[in-house]
Amino acid sequence: MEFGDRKAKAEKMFGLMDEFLKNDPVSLQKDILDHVEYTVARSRFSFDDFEAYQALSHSVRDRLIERWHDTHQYFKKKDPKRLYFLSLEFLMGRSLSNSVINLGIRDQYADALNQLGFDFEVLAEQEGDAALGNGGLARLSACQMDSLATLNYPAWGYGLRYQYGLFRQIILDGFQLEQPDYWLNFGNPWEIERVHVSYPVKFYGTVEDEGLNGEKMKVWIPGETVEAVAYDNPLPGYDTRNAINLRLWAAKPSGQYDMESYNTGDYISAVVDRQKAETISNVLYPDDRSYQGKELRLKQQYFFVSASLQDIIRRFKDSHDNFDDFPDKVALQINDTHPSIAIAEVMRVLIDEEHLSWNKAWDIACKIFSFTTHSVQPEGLEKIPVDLLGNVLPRHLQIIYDINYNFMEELKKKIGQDYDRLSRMSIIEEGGVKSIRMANLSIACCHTVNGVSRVHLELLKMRVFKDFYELWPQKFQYKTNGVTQRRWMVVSNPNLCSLISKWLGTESWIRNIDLLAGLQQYASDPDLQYEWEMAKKVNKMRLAEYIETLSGVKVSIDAMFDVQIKRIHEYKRQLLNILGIIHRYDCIKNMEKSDRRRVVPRVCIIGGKAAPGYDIAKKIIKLCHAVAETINNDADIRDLLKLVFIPDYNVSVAELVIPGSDLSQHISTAGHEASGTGSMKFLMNGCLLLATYDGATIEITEEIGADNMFLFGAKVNDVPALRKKGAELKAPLQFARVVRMVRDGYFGFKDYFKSLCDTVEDGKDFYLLGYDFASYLEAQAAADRAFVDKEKWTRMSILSTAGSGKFSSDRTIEEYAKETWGIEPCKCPF
Ligand code: T68
Repeated sequence: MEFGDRKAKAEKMFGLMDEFLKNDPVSLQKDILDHVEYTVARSRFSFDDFEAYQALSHSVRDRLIERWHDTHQYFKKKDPKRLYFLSLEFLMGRSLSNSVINLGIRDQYADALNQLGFDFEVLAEQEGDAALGNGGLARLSACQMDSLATLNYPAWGYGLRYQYGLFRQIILDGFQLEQPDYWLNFGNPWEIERVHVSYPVKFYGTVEDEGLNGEKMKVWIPGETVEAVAYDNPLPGYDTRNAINLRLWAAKPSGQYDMESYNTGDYISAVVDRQKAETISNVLYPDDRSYQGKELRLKQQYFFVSASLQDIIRRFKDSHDNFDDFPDKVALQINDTHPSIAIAEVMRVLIDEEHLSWNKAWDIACKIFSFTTHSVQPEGLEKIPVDLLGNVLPRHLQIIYDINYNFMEELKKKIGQDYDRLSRMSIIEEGGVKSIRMANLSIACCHTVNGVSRVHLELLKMRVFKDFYELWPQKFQYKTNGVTQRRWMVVSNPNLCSLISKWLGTESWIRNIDLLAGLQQYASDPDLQYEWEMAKKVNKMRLAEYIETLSGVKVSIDAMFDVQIKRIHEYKRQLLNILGIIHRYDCIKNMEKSDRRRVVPRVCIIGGKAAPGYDIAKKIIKLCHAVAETINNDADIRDLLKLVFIPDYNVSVAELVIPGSDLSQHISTAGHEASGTGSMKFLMNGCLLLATYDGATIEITEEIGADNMFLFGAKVNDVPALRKKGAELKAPLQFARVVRMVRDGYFGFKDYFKSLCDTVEDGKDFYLLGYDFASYLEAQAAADRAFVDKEKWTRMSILSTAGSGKFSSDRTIEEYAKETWGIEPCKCPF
């Protein structure tokens, strides 16, 4: 098309679209009904709640897309340094409520729907969770995306579009069963398929030497090509026009046919083989502990990294002729080691495809990459067997060997021939299965290595990456995690939010959370206290209804709702919680009837998924059910104690449970939780914390004061010495007694629980449940005492919310932007 024609066409189109979609009730209603008819293809006179939800979402999405387009046009015009956030997992949860709140059109939609005879909340309940991640790491990525959009940073998220998200947890006779989460079954209105944005990703094959203009070149001749197709998920910021993009890749068979098999007539096998390509993005690995060196996992990692880098480099090359400015325009964040093959891929592309020298390419790689680690255990660090990597990505293995060779030479110059240390720091681990240490590769290249809380950084410096810290102390930083108050307060706890805005006289805290500190001055005000308690009561009623529908257990909202919801792990010590509950039950049983009046009634709520192959974690779930069965059906106990397990814990369940809880438990063995983010969500919602001195809890204590929490247990620095004591470290009698009850079959399933009880026997109690038990019970007793003093409890609750400002992901992202990525806000004008 001639330039003149194009211009005329563009002008005509702008003429048709020169204003934005309107948000008055009639326009919204018309849009929703149009989507019922034209998108969902139902008659506007007959559609159900789910169809109404679909139409509603499409109408919201239209408004979102307008801002998203504008934001990208604006970024393109300004060409700022961009952040690319690479993560194999994003736990986004639901999108509808969050989108209308961030877009500032929640009330308008609620009114418009009301007039049509629909309730916004009811329709919002129709949405399923996008659960493309396991736990804390994945939800953190989602919170950080919300803050990046809200703070107007020019950022992109990149990940994988799994067909099956994290498994659904079904409980059958108290045992966890896993069912596939085929979340795309009914379509996903929040994504936009970009068939024209696709890249070939190559695997296997051989590497050959070739001469090019007298220079030796390595040429990778791949054995398989898979197409990566982009699915874009626009994410709106709050109180801004900016909306950023989360681009997730799906695998599709490549257009490059294997002509041979077609021509030899084996048509069916050829089609089936091509179809296998799609398996790469099929399923999320449900294990958040260990790495098993699986081929499919490596292919997932490389698949999304390769597609993302092709996309990033294409965007850069649109406006640059060479790579000199690449580090000034691009920051690449590696979320844990899962995307760290990106380092070798950048080297490969720059050297083999863009023909830069090794040194120039390495210089660029070292400037663009930063890395955040989320783990504490050295044995939890990811390793990829050399044979596997050499087979799937032969050229990358060569590059990693070369990186390691240079690194070892540099290191020898600095530390001499200390072979023990050299072998500890090497990217290649020799031994039984020769492997690539992905964390060592990441540290060797990245300009910054971040921990996720202050104590986590200390552990990295002193234990996990000690050798590296001594070599490059300047690389090591920490950014204490945070969560977004938009989802964890505004979406999930509207009662509390309107109360807070009323008392602060502004809604600005939603954007500037430090303003919450203004609540401190009213913490003892009887009017605020009354309103605060009422808001909690409403949330507890909602939770109580949910519990009754799920489990048939009726709970009293006058009881203390005591909650532990998170992945099931030995180190997170759900077992300590259950043993504490058994102790409470045993005490009540053995009490004089007249003394029972003094017992503070509790509803203990536990929820979380166990990795499918994690046997002990699954036994913990079964024990919880067995104990619940006994307690909840004991006529002696009645409302004094109830135990409920909430099945299929996920983001939207958390949104319901957190606002309705009084007390929450974060009781990992000190030194095992890198940060923990659940605690921050509870804190913002005015739930008191019963916690160990671990991860971010230490910093929470500094913000709100130890008086406003229930702290207990060994401290990080005590743990190694305690472990050394082994069997000398005798657990208290009460502990031995409750473990014995389980062993002796008081709750049934005696043989099944034996191995679980063995894990906490004297001498084998690695997570120190026995050692911490007495102080745990004291902390629980202190919580009971505080709960009956309503004025005190409510003051502590208000002070928890008031002191939670530091734990907003807005603060975390500002720190990353300034100290790690070097990016500036780029705010799209309204
Ligand atoms: C969590 N890590 C930390 N890992 O345990 C938690 N791992 O302390 C921290 O608050 C959170 O990260 C955010 O920083 C994880 O969630 C995983 O999910 C995971 C997944 C795959 C493999 C290994």
